[in-house]
Amino acid sequence: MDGSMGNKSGSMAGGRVALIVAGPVPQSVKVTLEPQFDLFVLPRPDAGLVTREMAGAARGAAVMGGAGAPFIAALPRLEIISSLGVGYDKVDIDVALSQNIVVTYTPDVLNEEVADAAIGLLLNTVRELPRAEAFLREGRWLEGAFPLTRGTLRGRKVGIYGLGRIGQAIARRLEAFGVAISYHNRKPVPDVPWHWEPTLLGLAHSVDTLVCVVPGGPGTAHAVNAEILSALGTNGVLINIGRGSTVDEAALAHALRRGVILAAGLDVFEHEPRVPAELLDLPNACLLPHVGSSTIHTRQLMGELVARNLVNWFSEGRAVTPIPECAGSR
Ligand code: NAP
Ligand code: 8YV
Repeated sequence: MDGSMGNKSGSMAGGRVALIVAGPVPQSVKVTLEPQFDLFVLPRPDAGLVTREMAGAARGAAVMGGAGAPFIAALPRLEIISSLGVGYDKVDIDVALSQNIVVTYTPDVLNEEVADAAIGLLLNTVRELPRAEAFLREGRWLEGAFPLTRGTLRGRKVGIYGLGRIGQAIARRLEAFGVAISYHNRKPVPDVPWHWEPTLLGLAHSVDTLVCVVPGGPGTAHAVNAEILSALGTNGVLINIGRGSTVDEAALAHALRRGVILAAGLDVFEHEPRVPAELLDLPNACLLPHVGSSTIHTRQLMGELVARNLVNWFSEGRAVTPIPECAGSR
């Protein structure tokens, strides 16, 4: 039903609000919205797919995969963009704010799921568990034991770059592993037991394992560069579960190839789903296809929040989880 009314039983004449649902949002979002709204379903938030009918009718959008300036401009009646995910770096906030459009996101409901994935990625990276499984499946165990790994969590000092909602859930899990924990944010977090480093470089010098879980965008773009990687040292491990844009991938590939650091585990990539060949070729890079929140359980909760924001907006004129830039605006 791409590009067409998802529910023809209601009509604009009947006073029903029309919404765009763009991208692979969970099916439950459409199921929740269909009884109350007229839905135009698009495979992705792409201005080129917006018809004149959609442009004239849509007052809200549920999106997965962002909302760029052309998409927003193509929908002149838009009041609200309800984005699936806690990161909203692919929504053009400046354009949305300039047009008085409220943007909402899905914080908190995914914290524990993403933190679980971060710990899994850390263990896979340090202990080379995916390689050990491949070794078994290839029948190589019959020829001898899997080699001992250089990497271990024992004695590690972990620095968290971005001790926010998810970063704190990661830190709580790491406590159980008996590793030292510190972090860098722009400002210290009150009432947490972990040591704050005022700069990312200072953090990198003081730890051997860096877990990145900061938002994307200009404030963090390529913040993890050759200097940061070198500061981690030859036993260094980089984990990125935030946004790919935070890491200079060319510098990382170089550091992994040359033994500047030991290993890296990445769930996110700057130009995903494209992954640089130079990373794919490296045995000491553990690579995942952005699966931090990818369970039916958690995507369902995220979807419910996407739908509730739209329902509340059009019934009460108030969003449930506006992004901080929009909080209190309407
Ligand atoms: P959050 O609660 O807003 O936490 C972000 C933290 O980063 C804050 O503590 C913030 O502290 C810090 N930060 C922001 N900009 C910074 C900068 N320029 N320098 C240093 N620290 C900075 O967000 P969250 O809910 O934990 O989510 C974090 C990010 O994870 C999301 O934005 C998203 O991109 C990513 N994510 C990825 C997945 C996945 O599937 N891989 C899933 C969910 C989320 P200060 O403001 O004090 O600096
Ligand atoms: C989702 C995420 O995969 O919440 C985020 O910021 O990165 C993930 O939970 C993504 O946002 C879905 O669009």
